[in-house]
Amino acid sequence: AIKGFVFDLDGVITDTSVFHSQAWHQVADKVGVKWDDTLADALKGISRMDSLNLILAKDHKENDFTEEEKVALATEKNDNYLKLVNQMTPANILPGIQAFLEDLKAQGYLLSLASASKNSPLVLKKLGLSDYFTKSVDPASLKHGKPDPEIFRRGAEILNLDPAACIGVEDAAAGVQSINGAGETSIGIGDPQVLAAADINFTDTAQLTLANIKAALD
Ligand code: B16
Ligand code: MG
Repeated sequence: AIKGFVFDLDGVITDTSVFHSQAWHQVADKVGVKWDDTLADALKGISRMDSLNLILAKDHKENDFTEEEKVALATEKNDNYLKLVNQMTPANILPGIQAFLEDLKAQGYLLSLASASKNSPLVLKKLGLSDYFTKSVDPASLKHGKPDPEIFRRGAEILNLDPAACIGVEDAAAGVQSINGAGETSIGIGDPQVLAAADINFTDTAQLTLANIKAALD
């Protein structure tokens, strides 16, 4: 039986991906890499440094910068991002999420966060959701990012649960792959074609209810 839920943050609980994109777009302009939606999508769930390397590789610029210059560019992106995050409020919680979290808590499910973002504690605080997520995987402690299963495996471990007793919730293909690899049941939120590997697919967070999940698992 399912006893816990392991949540991704960006794209599931709130739409910080828009802010990540805006912040990276500025850096891409600066280094002369042309920004497009495919690039923005590819960065979802990917760590900060891996994101920078993907952006630079798009126009074969990955060897044009020293490690120090790369760190400076990543820091600049994060400064851009923090300016946007600091304007967030509970109004930035995606539809249905607060009610779903409340329902999960009331029904006694355990919750953890499996976000690649080092800024997730701040984001949760701005949203007023910190109390729901007393257990979070520290992304700085991971050897491998999504799509590696490590982050979702740890998400179950910090709840003292077997992965088979957990449902992972993700919006990114790399994240769904991580959930599946960890041996959890995967829910993909978004385009069913992009998230074809998910056990359950909902196009929108508003569909994320225990009743819909139970119906889908039957
Ligand atoms: P930071 P998630 C991910 O969050 C974002 O989707 C991804 O775009 C970002 O680069 C990554 O966090 C790292 O974020 O720079 O704040 O540490 O989807 O895993 O919640
Ligand atoms: Mg995400």
